[in-house]
Amino acid sequence: MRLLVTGGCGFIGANYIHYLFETEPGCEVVNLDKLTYAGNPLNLRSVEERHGASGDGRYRFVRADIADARAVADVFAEHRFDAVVNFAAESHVDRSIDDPSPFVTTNVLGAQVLLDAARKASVGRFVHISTDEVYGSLGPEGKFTETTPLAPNSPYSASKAAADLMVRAYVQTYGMDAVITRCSNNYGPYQFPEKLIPLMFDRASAGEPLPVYGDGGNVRDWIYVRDHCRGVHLALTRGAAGTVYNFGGNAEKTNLAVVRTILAALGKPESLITLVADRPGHDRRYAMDFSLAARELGFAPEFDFARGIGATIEWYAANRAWLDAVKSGEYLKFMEQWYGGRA
Ligand code: NAD
Ligand code: TDX
Repeated sequence: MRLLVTGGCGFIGANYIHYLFETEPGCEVVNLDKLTYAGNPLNLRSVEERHGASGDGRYRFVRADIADARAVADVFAEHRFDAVVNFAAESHVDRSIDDPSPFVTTNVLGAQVLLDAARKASVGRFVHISTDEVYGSLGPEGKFTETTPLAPNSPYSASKAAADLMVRAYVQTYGMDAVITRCSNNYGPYQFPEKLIPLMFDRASAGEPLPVYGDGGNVRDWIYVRDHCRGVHLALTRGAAGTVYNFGGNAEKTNLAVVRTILAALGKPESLITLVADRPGHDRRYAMDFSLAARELGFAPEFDFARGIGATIEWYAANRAWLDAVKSGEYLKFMEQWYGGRA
């Protein structure tokens, strides 16, 4: 299996490439990544060593922008891919509130450029990684299904919904074989410390205040990243063309509950929790009905929240140097600007 994986130096993409080399004998992977602030080639150091040019040659990294049609065409001219898995995106809701424009360029135009290149190269399958956020916000009851109307509330989720519609258009118009996966909140190794769980781990470890938005009662359905990777691979290998598959973790938690779990694991006091001004347009609750993926793909999450958060906290504690290294100048600048104005 010869794959083009985009955004492979980010959180989920890196976990997926590790998963591929562990579970898919003989696979070959080209990882196309722009290396934004969120992309870190160190996330794939062991893959590079074993499978890069000085290893068995099954892994190749290309630094490029998915929205750069010429660079993307060059990659497709050099390789024949069986499939494309598109993880590349601007992924942080708060950054999209600060400045929506890179979200449109990468998430919408980038997806269209990739779709076009894959179509022209007659690639067998295109897997587009999307999110539960395209469905908007739930009240206290019910779950999102694949037929829930799209109602995105942030510039991030609007850009993801736009890309999903572009994928749909390529299926309907050109008969392309594409599949969309929509997943709930991921957590686990290599997640950038702007997202709730690694951010709170980092701050709690240092005994710093933990900025929880609003009343802390917003609910997310947490899935351990390894389970999401398995879901993506099932969608790639067994999914039906033109289908959308939801994935979730069956683990609905309020943000306060998540933060308290992290504090308890680190033996830190709950007095570190600081309620700050709410995120504008903050979705109240997400929950995923993934019965279609269960039925058609045999998907079920293997990690419950207690096991997943335990493994995650252990990983961050053992990889303190990774955490410190990714907090670069650009990271510090955004954090100061965003949180400086909130507390
Ligand atoms: P991330 O921000 O950790 O990583 C994104 C990666 O994409 C980085 O390596 C970055 O360098 C790369 N990238 C960004 N712009 C690019 C461009 N123009 N060209 C090429 N590469 C580019 O994101 P993540 O959390 O790993 O999310 C991956 C995908 O999964 C995204 O599409 C996101 O919308 C989706 N998703 C994420 C979650 C979650 O909880 N993190 C949940 C559901 C869906
Ligand atoms: O400092 C914070 N304080 C806080 O209360 C941060 C960063 C977050 N939060 C809250 C906002 C959300 O209710 O925690 C919850 C989770 O926030 P994020 O980690 O920013 O994730 P979310 O906005 O839910 O989006 C994530 O899941 C869906 C990913 O970032 C998206 O890429 C994915 O599509």
